[in-house]
Amino acid sequence: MKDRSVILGLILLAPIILFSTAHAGEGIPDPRAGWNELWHELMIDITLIGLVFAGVTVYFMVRYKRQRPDEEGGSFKLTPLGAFGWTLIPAFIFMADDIFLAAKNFELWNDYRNVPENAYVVEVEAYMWGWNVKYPDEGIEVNNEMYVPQGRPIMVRLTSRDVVHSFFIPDFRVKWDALPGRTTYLWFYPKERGEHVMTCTEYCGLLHSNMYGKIKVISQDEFSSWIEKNKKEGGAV
Ligand SMILES: [Cu+2]
Repeated sequence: MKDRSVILGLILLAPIILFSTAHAGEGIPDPRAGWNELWHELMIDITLIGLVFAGVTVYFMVRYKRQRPDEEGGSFKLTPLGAFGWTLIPAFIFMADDIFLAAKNFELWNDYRNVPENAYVVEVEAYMWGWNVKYPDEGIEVNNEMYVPQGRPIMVRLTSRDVVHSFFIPDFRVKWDALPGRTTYLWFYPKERGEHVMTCTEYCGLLHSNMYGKIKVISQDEFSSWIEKNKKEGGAV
């Protein structure tokens, strides 16, 4: 009985132990990396749990198969303690995994909602059907394109001119509603140069599927010259 309590205690403490060791090594968090990590972990866990369940089921099917057509099954006798043990311990093992994943999820959620201090701010106004991208500090406005500097967190302030849209950058694993009369936000961390799709992921009328644009991650230098060039040209595309 004593051994069992110890095992049960360890199982219950497992998520706390794992959680506290998992967050070592700070710096600017990368929501995309955190999202990918949690996704892989979830996939591994549900695959393992699924295999365990499938294995036990197959074993029971073979082991307790009816031997003769007139054979009747009988129940397996367990002591009350045995019944509790066989029910609660497996349940706690799976619960521990659930709690562990939920704890990591909360941690990731905090990363998503806490914008790093040095983030570059871009404003996006959704409309039927496109994205108006503004650089408030520079007085530049472009449509369906967003240039951002590489290696710097980007904060996007979101709003909508008309109906509810949802701003989605699949590659950066970020998505948030753009609402008329309210400002919401998200942030992402473009570490490498490249192009990414931004799109609307909430049906918003006839040309909803036209609401896509490009996010272009360019180097800091390219970004500075892009800013200068557009300032001179008045900025509108
Ligand atoms: Cu939309």
